[in-house]
Amino acid sequence: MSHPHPLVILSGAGLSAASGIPTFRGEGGLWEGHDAMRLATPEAFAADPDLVRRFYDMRRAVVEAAEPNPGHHALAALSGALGGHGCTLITQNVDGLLEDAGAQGVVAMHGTLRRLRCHHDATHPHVEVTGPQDPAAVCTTCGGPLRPAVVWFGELPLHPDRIGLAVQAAGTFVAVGTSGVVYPAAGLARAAHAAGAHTVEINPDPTGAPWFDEVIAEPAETALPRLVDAWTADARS
Ligand code: BV8
Repeated sequence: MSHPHPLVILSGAGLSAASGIPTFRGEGGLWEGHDAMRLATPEAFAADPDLVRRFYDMRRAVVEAAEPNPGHHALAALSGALGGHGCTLITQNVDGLLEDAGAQGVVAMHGTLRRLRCHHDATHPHVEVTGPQDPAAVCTTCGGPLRPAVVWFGELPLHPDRIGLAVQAAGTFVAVGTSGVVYPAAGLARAAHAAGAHTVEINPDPTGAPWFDEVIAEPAETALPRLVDAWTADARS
C-alpha cells in the first residue's frame, strides 16, 4: 500500500502504553477512586486544586520513570529523516516521550505535564517542573496559582492553525494509539480523509471508524519501526 508524502502522524495514549504509561480508557482511567477524565478539568482544579495537583504529580512521577519505546524512536527517526515539510508529528499525549526520543517540532496539542502555567493567563511564562509541584509556587508575572500546562476538557487545544494546515495538505494521515473519543483530535482523521489523504489507523483494537482507508491492527511499538523503515527508504531513494 503506498503512503504518499507529506505524512501527518497523530498519536494518542496507546503510543506510550509500551513505556508503562496507563492509557486513559484502559486500567489507568481511575485514580484514588476518581475518574481521571473528571480530574482533567478547570472545574476540578477550582473545586480542589490540591487533589488535581497530586493527580498530576503522580502522573509526572510515572512519566519521569518511563523511557521512550521503539514506537517513539521510530517517529523521532521519521521526523529527522523527512523534516518538518515531509512529516508533521501531532500528539495528544502530555508525557514528552516523543521529545525524549529526539523527535523535532512535535505539535503537542494537549500541552505537557512537564511544565506549569499560570492559571489566570497561559501567555505568562511557563515553568519547567520535575517531581512534585511546589504547592507554594506562584506565577512570577501575576502571583496567580500555577497548574500543569496541559489542555483540560473544556479548554481549547493548542496549535489549531498548524494542525489545520498539516491536515489539509497531508498525503497520508496516520492515527496511532488513539481511541478516537476526544475531539477535536478525533475529527482530524476524518478531515484528512475528506481532503483527499490516504488515512491509516494503527491500533491493536481498531476503532472501526469508516474514514480509515487502511487499518493495521498491531501495537505501535512493532508497527511503527517497520512502517518508518519503508517511509524513510522512499526518502533515501
Ligand atoms: C474542546 C490533557 C471546546 C489532560 C486531554 C460530546 C461529544 C463530543 C465532544 C465533546 C462532548 N462533550 C464535550 C466534548 C469536548 C471534549 C471531548 O471530546 N470530550 C469527549 C470525552 C467526549 N473535548 C474537549 O473538551 C477539548 N476542548 O472541545 O474545547 C471549546 C470551545 C470553545 C471554548 C473553549 C473550549 C479538549 C480535549 C483535551 C482534553 N485533554 N489531555 C491530561 O492528559 O490530563 S485528552 C486525553 O484524552 C489525553 O490527552 C489522551 O491522549 C486523550 C485521548 O485519549 P487517547 O489518546 O485516544 O487514549 P485512550 O486511552 O482513549 O485510547 C488509547 C488507545 O490506544 C486505545 O484505542 C487502545 O486500543 C490503543 N492502544 C493500547 N495499547 C496500544 C494501543 N495502540 C497502539 N499500540 C499499543 N501498544
